[in-house]
Amino acid sequence: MTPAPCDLGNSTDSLKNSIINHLRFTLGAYVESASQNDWWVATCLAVRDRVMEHATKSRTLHRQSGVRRVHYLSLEYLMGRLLENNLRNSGLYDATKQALGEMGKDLDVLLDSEPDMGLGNGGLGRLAACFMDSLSTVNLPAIGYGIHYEFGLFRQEFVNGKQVEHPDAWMRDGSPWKIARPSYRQTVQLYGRVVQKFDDYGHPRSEWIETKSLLGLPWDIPIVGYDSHTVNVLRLWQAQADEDFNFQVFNEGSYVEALRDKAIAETVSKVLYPNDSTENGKELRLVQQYFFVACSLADIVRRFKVGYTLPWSDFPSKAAIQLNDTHPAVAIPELMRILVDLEGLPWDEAWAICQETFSYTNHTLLPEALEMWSVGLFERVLPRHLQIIYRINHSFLEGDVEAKWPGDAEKKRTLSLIEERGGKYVRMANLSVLGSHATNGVAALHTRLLCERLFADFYALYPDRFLNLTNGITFRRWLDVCNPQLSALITETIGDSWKKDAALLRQLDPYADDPAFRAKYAKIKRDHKVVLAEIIQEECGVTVSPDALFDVQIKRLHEYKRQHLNLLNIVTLYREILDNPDADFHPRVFIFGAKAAPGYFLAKNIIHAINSVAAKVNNDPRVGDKLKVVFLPNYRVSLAEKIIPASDLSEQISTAGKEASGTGNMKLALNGSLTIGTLDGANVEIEEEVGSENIFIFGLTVEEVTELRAKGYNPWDYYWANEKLRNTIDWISSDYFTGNAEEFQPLRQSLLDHGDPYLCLADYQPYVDAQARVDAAYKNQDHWVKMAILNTARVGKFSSDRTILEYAEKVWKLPQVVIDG
Ligand code: H2P
Repeated sequence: MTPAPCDLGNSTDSLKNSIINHLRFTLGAYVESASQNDWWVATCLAVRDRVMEHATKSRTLHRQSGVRRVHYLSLEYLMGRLLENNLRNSGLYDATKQALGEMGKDLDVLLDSEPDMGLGNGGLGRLAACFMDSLSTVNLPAIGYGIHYEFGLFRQEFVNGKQVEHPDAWMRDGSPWKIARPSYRQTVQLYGRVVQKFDDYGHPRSEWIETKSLLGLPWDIPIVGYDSHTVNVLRLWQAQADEDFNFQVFNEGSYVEALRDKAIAETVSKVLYPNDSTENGKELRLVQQYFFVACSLADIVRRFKVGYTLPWSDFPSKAAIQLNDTHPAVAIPELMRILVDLEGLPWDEAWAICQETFSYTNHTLLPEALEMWSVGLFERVLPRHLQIIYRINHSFLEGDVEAKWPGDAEKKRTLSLIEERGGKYVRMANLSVLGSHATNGVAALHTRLLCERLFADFYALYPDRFLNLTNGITFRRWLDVCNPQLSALITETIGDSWKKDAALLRQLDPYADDPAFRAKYAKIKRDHKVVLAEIIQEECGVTVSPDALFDVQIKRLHEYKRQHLNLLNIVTLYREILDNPDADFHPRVFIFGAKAAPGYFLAKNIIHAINSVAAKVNNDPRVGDKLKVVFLPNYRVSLAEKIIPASDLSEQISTAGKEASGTGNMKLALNGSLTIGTLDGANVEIEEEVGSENIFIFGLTVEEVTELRAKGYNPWDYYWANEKLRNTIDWISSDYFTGNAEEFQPLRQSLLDHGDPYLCLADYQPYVDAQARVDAAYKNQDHWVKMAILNTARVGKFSSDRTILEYAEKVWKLPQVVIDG
């Protein structure tokens, strides 16, 4: 007889027992003397115990029922902190708070001590985290796969206004959320060469030999959905050496040498590559990609073989695989290798299985962000995969392309998986489109541009493969967890069903005219601003008034996102305040949060410029409280959770056509921060939802940008035509802000001599005008609060539950499987 499991109830007493047991028996600590960290770990483990029950149940039921599962392959997951999210999603928050309270511990303090799990750069990684939450919430059978990076995105510090990077050792002390699964360890091959062998029937088969091997140890992180018993897992692979160390060499006294292979192997999962860094082309990144893809595919194939004795043609009916951008695209030739070389399937059959299994999400139109690997590198690291890619390419160009455009060499050049101009490169985006049955963009405008521009020829060939799936965010973390006060007000007003069906937030619409509701809504916003003001004081040493307008731009630092356009407006305002001290200008605090890739020189110059302007403005007695500029260091998920509820204005000012979607725009609008933005990415759909009277749209449209470029864009024309703009740029690039006129020459050159690639100067005046409209609108607080409420009420479309259900229906064809409590 199986003994009964220990008490895993949800009552306060039961939680108290669990926490104490973990303190004593897992951590060897007494309640009286346990450290803060001990309490945090014990609490996480008490919650994890309850969650694991459901994880095992979910996995078993998914296996037994033989349903199709989706496997989400992503090089990044920006999970942030897990305890509060897990507590709120599982309904254990109140009981745990009370249990800890009765033992003299404050849950909020413990929550704040959790290190962020920052295994991502920005929107792409955070989207993956939101999707994991939604997959569990809406009861879809899913597994996330990624890399167990020892160091997440760097920790950012400012020294004299300049960014300095430090390693982010997020799991130096381990993490109570992850569980090692050594029995599912995988071996991965790399390098070596390919030989052709013949079987007993004289059929050729390729063999990949003389390879180096690497082990992948999986770590599972349970993903708790809101009000659902489905607990899926995020499986992250850690690289290990095949053998611990060379004992022979060690015995001979060469200790360091003996550990060499081990150290080299482990570097594969050591660090996350920051976006846009010059490091991107490095061999290690290709190895990282292949490593996690090969481990994940081997794991998926293992499950297929253990669970069923089905023919390979049934593989896609059991496994859907989503490629989050092109980073995991090497999965396509890897599955071909498994099917053709290892399983002996005919090529065409294997190719059909591949296409049916994979689907691909594109996240960017920026040409420099489209991954390409030099053929030489690819051949050295993955010789067999390159052969497979060549064969796929040949069949494609001589098959479908030749049939549609007979003899058209130019079409073949653009559609080829190999770029031949200026060296030979493998084009991962083309491979992703070709090797999958669905390619989606992440907002309506972005998808349109994919079809009309980036993948126009693919679209002409395979129009049915393209679709739009507008991004979303989880409303649990981005409202319930980060703004529990607003969440409670909404629930008190319309009930709590909105947490599972965000469209119901529309029921708040009429309350925008209700003075009592408005007052409560406004008070919540102000309270958050008070808290953020304290954080600003602590982090930046700047005193700001919670009655000022909090104007927020938080996102990766990139020229296309145009933090420098924001800066141009700030400097313009600074000058206006000095020129016209009595003008009726509502006090404003400009708040930035952003990391620049360590190798991205201009991005770092922009950070330095913003910090230098901030230092002057904040200390200029002539300005006083009217204008403050703060750059909060080390932007990350947990900091975003504090900034977003306190924001009044959301800066979404990318050059039209450059931001695929944006998701920060959704988080801010949900929390009642009005958008000032261009008609780019999902801003377009946000405007459709909230109404053009509740958003500040400005600037060139995609079509206007194209026209302007066709005419020949010259930033100097704008510079000479607009005195304010000219003064602003000249002032920034003078010695006024740092004492050294050389400091911001790179920024000036980019805006003028180098042609202003992101059209800041063209959009400058419309932006300044839109900011003036914001100022005027904010003065009518009553109306502003109304607009904010309408933003909260009308952005239900941007719930990631909606996005995920669309993926499940249109791409993965997945059933929802409800797990009993
Ligand atoms: C990217 C795009 C965003 C998009 C996000 C998720 C790569 O994120 O640029 O427009 O919303 O993916 O699809 P980010 O720039 O934040 O790193």
